[in-house]
Amino acid sequence: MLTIFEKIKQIAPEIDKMIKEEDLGYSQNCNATGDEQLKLDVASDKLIEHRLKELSLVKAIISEEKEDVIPVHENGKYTICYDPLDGSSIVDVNLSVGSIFGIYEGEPSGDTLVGAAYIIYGPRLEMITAVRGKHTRHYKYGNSELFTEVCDIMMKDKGKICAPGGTQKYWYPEHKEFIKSLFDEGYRLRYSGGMVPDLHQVLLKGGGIFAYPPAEDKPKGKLRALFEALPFALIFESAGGMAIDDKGERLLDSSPKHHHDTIPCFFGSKYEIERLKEAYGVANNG
Ligand code: P6P
Repeated sequence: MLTIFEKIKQIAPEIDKMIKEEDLGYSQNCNATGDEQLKLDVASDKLIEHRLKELSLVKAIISEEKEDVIPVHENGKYTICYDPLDGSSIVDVNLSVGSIFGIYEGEPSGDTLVGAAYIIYGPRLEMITAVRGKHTRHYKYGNSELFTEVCDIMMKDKGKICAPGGTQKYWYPEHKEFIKSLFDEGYRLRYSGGMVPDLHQVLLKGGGIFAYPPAEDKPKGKLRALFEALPFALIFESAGGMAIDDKGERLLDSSPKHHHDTIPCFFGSKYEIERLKEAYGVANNG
């Protein structure tokens, strides 16, 4: 597992350099879910695929940018599901973006997720890792061109930040009321439209909630389970937080049927997640 994290530490500055220097235009292609691909999406995906194939313990890789599973080493132990450059559409306005990795031992699902990591490309290059059963760790890339450990992350039971995803016009009534109740309580709106920086802020600023709910325009949410929601679920639970779906079930108890499935997802401190479960009438689930 640690070998994979070391490989991700090698990938991070290479993609960071791409973001700062490459062309921000669109390629001629679309990805597996029909999103138009930026040249950066294609280039970062290609680089990560190349780097992960260097590891003999990688059995297969699944990318958000590709339809199919890519077999790597027959005797490999892990399947790595990754989003090479999440939020790439906000690079052109110079906002932070990230790469997300889920490390699965066996058929990818909530219960086979054994490790997770993300790289955040912002004013500083940073990385967060989690291994099932251990604390979430925070690393910062330094002048010596190495990542140094900053700290283990532990979230407070109640925070101050609310990151409400999706289009409010299409939210169901119970979600509208829940989000309004948090702002009426004095929560601060913190939302950039980039999953990695938005969740990074909730994680590091002591807690709160990030919500991407089911809605009229997206009844199954927007964020992909295997390479977006589940890795963050392990990271948040390993930092003392919670991560559930709209039925109040732990995301880590879910088993996506197809590797591009999306899932409604809520990440945050205990207080806010329990409040959400009450608002959704699922307080006794999960
Ligand atoms: P919305 C970026 O396109 C992304 O996939 C995530 O990074 C982000 O959390 C979400 O979409 C934002 O979606 O509908 O709130 O703009």
